[in-house]
Amino acid sequence: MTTQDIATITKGNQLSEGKTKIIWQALNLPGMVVVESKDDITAGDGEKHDVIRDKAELSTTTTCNVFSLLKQCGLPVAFEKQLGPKEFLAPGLEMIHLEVVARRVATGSYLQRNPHVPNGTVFPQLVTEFYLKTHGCEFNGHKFPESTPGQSYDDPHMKIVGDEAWLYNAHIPLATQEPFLKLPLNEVFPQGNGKDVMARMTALNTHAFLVIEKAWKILGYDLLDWKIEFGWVNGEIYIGDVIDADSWRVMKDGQKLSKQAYRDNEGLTVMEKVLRRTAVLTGYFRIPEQTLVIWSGSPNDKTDVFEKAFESFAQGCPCVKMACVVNSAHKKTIQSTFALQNFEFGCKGLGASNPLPDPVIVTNVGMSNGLGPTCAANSMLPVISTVPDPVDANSSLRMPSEVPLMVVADPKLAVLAALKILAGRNPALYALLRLKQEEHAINAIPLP
Ligand code: OK8
Ligand code: C2R
Repeated sequence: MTTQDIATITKGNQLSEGKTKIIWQALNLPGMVVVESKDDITAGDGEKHDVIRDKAELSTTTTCNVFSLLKQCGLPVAFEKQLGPKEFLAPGLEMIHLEVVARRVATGSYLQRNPHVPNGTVFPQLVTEFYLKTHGCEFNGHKFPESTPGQSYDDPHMKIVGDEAWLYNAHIPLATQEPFLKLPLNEVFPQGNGKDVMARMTALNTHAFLVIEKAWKILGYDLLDWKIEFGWVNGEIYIGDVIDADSWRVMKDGQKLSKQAYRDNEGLTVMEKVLRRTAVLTGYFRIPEQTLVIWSGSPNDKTDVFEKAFESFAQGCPCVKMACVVNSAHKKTIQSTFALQNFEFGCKGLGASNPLPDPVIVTNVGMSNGLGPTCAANSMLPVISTVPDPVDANSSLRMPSEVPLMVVADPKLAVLAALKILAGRNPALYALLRLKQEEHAINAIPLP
C-alpha cells in the first residue's frame, strides 16, 4: 500500500466501541478496519475510569511500535499501517473471546489463585493462561455467580479438561474452588478445533512475548507479564486488538512503566508520564542488521555444515546474514588484517566495500590455528574457533595473554554460540533461539 493510498483512507461505519477504542470500517477497503484509540483509561472492569489528555496518541504510537516489531519477526499481527496520531489500519478480525496472558514472573492475579507461590517467582518456562472475556458476569446466556468486592466472576480463569472449558473465579485460590461453570469447548470456540486453537494461541503468545521481552531488556526494562487477544482472518489466527501500556507489566528498578501505576493509584500525572515514556521507548524497538562471518583459511575448507546449521537455527530471522570469507592469516597476513579492520569498522557511509554489519567471527581453519588468535588479539569482535581435527587443538586452546579466543569444537554449536552472542541485542533472534529452550525449561516453585 502506497503513502498515496494511505492518505486517501477514510473511516466508514462504526463497527464497535469499547472502553478505550473505537473500530471503524475502512471505506472502500473491504475487510479492513480503522482502530481508533480514546483518551479513556479504566481498571478493575470499569470500576475506575479517567481521561488522560494525549492517551489516544501515546497508546497508538506504542501499539504501532510493538506491532511493527512483531510483524517484522514474521508473526501474524492484525496491523497494516499507522494512519494518523490516534488510528491504525488493520484487517478486521473475528475476535476470539479470550484474554491470553503470558507470565515470566508470578505477580498480580496469579498470586491470588496460587497463594503458595512467592511473589516475584520467575518462570523459566513462560506460563500461558486463558481468561474468558465476559461482561456483566454472563457468557452466551450463562449467568455467573454473584461477585463480591474485589472478587469479580468476570473474565474467569479458564482451563481445558477433556472437551470442556472449566471456569474458575480468577481472584480466589484455585485449590479452594470447584469450577463454577463447565462449557462445551465448541461454545467458546465456534470456529476451529478448540484444542488446536489453544495450542496455536499458546505458541504465538510465547513467541511474541519473547520478542517484546528482549526488546524491553535491551532498553534495561523487565516485561513481567502481558495480556493479548486473538482473532480470525481468512481461517488464520492473528494477534489483534492492541498491545500498549495497558496490556503489560513493565518495570525498572521497582518503577512501574505500565497501567499498573494507575491500578495502584499512583495518580494521573504519573500515569501520563508512563504513557509518554512508553511511547518514546518503544520507538527504539528494532531488529539490528547483523552478520555471522564464517572465515575459512583456505578455499578447500568446507562450509556446508555451517550453512546448514545457520539455516536451521536462524531460519526466518530477518536482518541476520551469514557471510563466508576466505583468507589465511598465515599466508596473507596483511590482507587478513585489512579484512578484519573492515569487518570491525567498515561502514557504508565511508564507502567501505561490502560492509558486514555487527559481525561475530567463527573461524573455520584446519592445521595450526593462526587466524582465530590473530582476530581475537586485534579486534573487539567476538571470535570463536572450531577445531576440525583434535590433533590441532592446542593451537586454539593455549593463548598468550590478551588473546581471548573462544573455542567451540563442533561447527554446528559454534554457529549456535555465535547466534547467541548476536541474540543479546536482537529480539527476533533471541525469540527464535529461546523458543526451543522454553520447550524444555522447568518451573520449579521455591518453597515458602
Ligand atoms: C485488562 C497481565 C498483566 O479495563 C478494565 O477495566 C479491565 C482491565 C484492567 O485494567 O484490569 N483488564 O485489560 C487486563 N487484564 C489483565 N491484563 C490486562 N491488561 C494484563 O494481563 O500484564 C495485566 O496488565 C496479567 O494480569 P493479572 O495478573 O491481573 O491477571
Ligand atoms: P591450504 O589449503 O592453504 O594448504 O591450507 C586452512 O584452513 C586449511 O585447513 C591448509 C589448511 O591450513 C589452514 N590454514 C590455517 C591458516 N591459514 C590456513 N590454519 C591460519 O591462518 O590459521
